[in-house]
Amino acid sequence: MTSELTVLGACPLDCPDTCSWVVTVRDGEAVGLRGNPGHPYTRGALCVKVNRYLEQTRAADRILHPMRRVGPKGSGRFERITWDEALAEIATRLRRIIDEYGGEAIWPYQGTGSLGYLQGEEGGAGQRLWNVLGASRHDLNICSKAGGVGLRMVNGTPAGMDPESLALSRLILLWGTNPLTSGHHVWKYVQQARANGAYVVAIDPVRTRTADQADEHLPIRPGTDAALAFGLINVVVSEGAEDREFLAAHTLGWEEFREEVAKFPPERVAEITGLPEASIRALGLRLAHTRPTGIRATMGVQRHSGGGAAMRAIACIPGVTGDWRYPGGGVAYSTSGHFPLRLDTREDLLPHPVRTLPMTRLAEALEIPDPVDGLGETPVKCLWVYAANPLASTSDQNRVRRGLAREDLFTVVMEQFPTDTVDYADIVLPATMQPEHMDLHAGYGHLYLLWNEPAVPPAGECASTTETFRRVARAMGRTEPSLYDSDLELAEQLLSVDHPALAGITLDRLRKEGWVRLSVPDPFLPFAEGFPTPSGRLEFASSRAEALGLGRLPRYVPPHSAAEDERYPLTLVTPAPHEFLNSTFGNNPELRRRAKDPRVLVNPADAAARGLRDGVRARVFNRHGEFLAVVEVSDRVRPGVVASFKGHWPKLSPGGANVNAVVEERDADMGRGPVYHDNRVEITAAEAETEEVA
Ligand SMILES: Nc1nc2c(c(=O)[nH]1)N[C@H]1C(S)=C(S)[C@@H](COP(=O)(O)OP(=O)(O)OC[C@H]3O[C@@H](n4cnc5c(=O)[nH]c(N)nc54)[C@H](O)[C@@H]3O)O[C@H]1N2
Ligand SMILES: Nc1nc2c(c(=O)[nH]1)N[C@H]1C(S)=C(S)[C@@H](COP(=O)(O)OP(=O)(O)OC[C@H]3O[C@@H](n4cnc5c(=O)[nH]c(N)nc54)[C@H](O)[C@@H]3O)O[C@H]1N2
Ligand code: SF4
Ligand SMILES: [Mo]
Repeated sequence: MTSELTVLGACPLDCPDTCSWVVTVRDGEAVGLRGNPGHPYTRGALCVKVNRYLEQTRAADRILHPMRRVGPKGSGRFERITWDEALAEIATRLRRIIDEYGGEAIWPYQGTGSLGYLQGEEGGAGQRLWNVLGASRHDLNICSKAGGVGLRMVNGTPAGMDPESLALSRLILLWGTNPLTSGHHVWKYVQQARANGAYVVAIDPVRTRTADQADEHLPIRPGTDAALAFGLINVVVSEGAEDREFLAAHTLGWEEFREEVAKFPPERVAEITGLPEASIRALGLRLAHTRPTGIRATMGVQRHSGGGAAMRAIACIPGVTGDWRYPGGGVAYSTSGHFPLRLDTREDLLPHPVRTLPMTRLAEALEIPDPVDGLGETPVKCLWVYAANPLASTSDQNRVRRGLAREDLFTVVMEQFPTDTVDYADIVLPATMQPEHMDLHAGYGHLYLLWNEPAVPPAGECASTTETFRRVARAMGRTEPSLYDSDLELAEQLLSVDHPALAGITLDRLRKEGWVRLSVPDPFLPFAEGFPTPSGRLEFASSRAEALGLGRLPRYVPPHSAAEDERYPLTLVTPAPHEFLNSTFGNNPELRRRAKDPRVLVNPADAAARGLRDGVRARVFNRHGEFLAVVEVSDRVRPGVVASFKGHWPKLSPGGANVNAVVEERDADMGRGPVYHDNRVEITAAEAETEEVA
């Protein structure tokens, strides 16, 4: 007799939508996965990537047991070993490193492969053990930190509008965001608004599939968004349409800020942004007279030298228009900050204060004897990678590769698949996938908590993140009881925060219902009770920002790409691909087939100037490295800008490198964020060059 049941879970990937999903299990095997029709945000649909998630769990290249490297670093040659052997070797190596260099020589390098509170980055998986060992602290600043800091300076938090309330907006600005690729579930709210007459504008140097669907597309010059924000506010003020009541009651520093804004009339903004003055003026007028205006600004805006300043400037807009008063008004960046869940990572267990290593500075930190500037002299001797694929996803790929090749570096990688990073591991530990472990999730694009109940047992000898760290703690002979808390105990601890947003939300209820909306009003006005800034107001002028050297007032920080460089005259942006999620799925045959070989979009004028024909393979290069891509001659990019998408696995790409070979390891203005969309390159036909050489 066959048995069939359905199990509720959640998509663990780094995507704002955190979908609710349903796994069908027949005779103990997961045979079906679909979006939960009962979840208001998911409404039954997953996405082109995660539709293949079950197929991935059974993929032939899945890592199913611990392995020890037998070939040279980078060769990807391993032998199978037992968990006991792996743990014994890890314990010996870690003890030796701690004795010789101190715990800080260990870098727990956690990525965004899972956003779970138990198995992923949200809850600080493994942090208690790292504290016991006195390991360096890891700053997971690779994704959204620069913009988050920018928003914090104005609103006191990166969290803002609930994207669902975009349904109520009358004007929607999709600013540096490509939701039809990077989180499509928000689109139904945009459509709902449109059905009620809303006007939708996409602000993006690339005419994306989202821009195609908008009423208007403003192809802004990359990294100049702060100037556009000031220009729009300038028009609002010249119309006398600023919300004086809101300004007086809820903001700080308007008089000073207003003088700054006066320096950005539309004609100057047109020069900086490369947009027609008339378009800036027209959008300024719409903004002046349309309430509520909802701004969906996500990560594209802030992957620049001035990325923090750009988000800070955008955050000022609803302060001037008073849009925070209305459902459907405000800025929606991330909702993470609305979830009050906190795990006690037991900072009291730290034997001594430790340094923090930023995720964005891996290449530099792996260069001995000079680790990240100003952060101490201890070299990194153990790199412990989990839920990350730095060789594909972090900046300055060639330098990262050299660092990972260091013979004296002990590298442990917890993984599901044989990534480029795995090829450099000394020990590989097999990791479970989402239907095989328990987790608790929140969205960063909505207000729901979700529970992921395990549907099937772990594949092969795979272990979850929490279980792996329990095993390592035991192998290291650590007796601290909190290192051994079970997943359910950890979930209970996470939820046991006394906060009104968690009222009525218990673990039992979550496990039964699969998802629960935070206990906040619907529609949700995030700052109805004031702003969580030092003054309790929206701060145009910020003494905190001033103390941090970020300027008392918002400002425009020009992009790196604004500096003329004749050798590398093109600005490269490297946004989200439709078929992969960062480098996750980069090995899936069907998604690779759909994504085709890496491509680079080149404007017809730039292509003509270089004799680049459509379909030709080209070298995209600068002084840091190069990658190969097929040229797509297209007016989807503005002249001077080229676009290529992240996520291809280097070893599966022609030439063995991806876009990050030309991304510089350089800090954005805030939070040491990365600058993925702010690099200069040149392009030549790879084939022509081969001929020359021959
Ligand atoms: N399919 C898919 N979905 C994903 C991901 C993925 O890899 N694939 N990644 C996930 C993750 S980790 C994240 S953080 C998000 C990222 O997704 P998004 O938040 O959408 O961010 P990006 O894709 O980096 O950039 C969005 C848009 O900003 C544009 N842009 C670049 N520079 C500028 C600029 O200076 N100004 C303006 N106005 N626009 C600019 C880019 O051309 C791009 O179209 O998506 C998540 N969802
Ligand atoms: N050029 C360029 N580069 C970028 C970006 C860009 O816009 N342009 N975007 C950046 C952004 S937004 C981000 S967030 C980063 C992401 O960079 P990373 O955090 O390195 O994410 P991924 O490349 O997706 O690699 C995640 C890995 O985790 C594994 N994994 C998934 N779940 C689990 C799990 O539960 N346990 C374990 N042990 N492993 C798991 C997956 O198999 C995958 O190999 O990339 C950044 N890189
Ligand atoms: S990647 Fe995003 S859209 Fe796709 S299933 Fe996961 S949460 Fe949903
Ligand atoms: Mo991200």
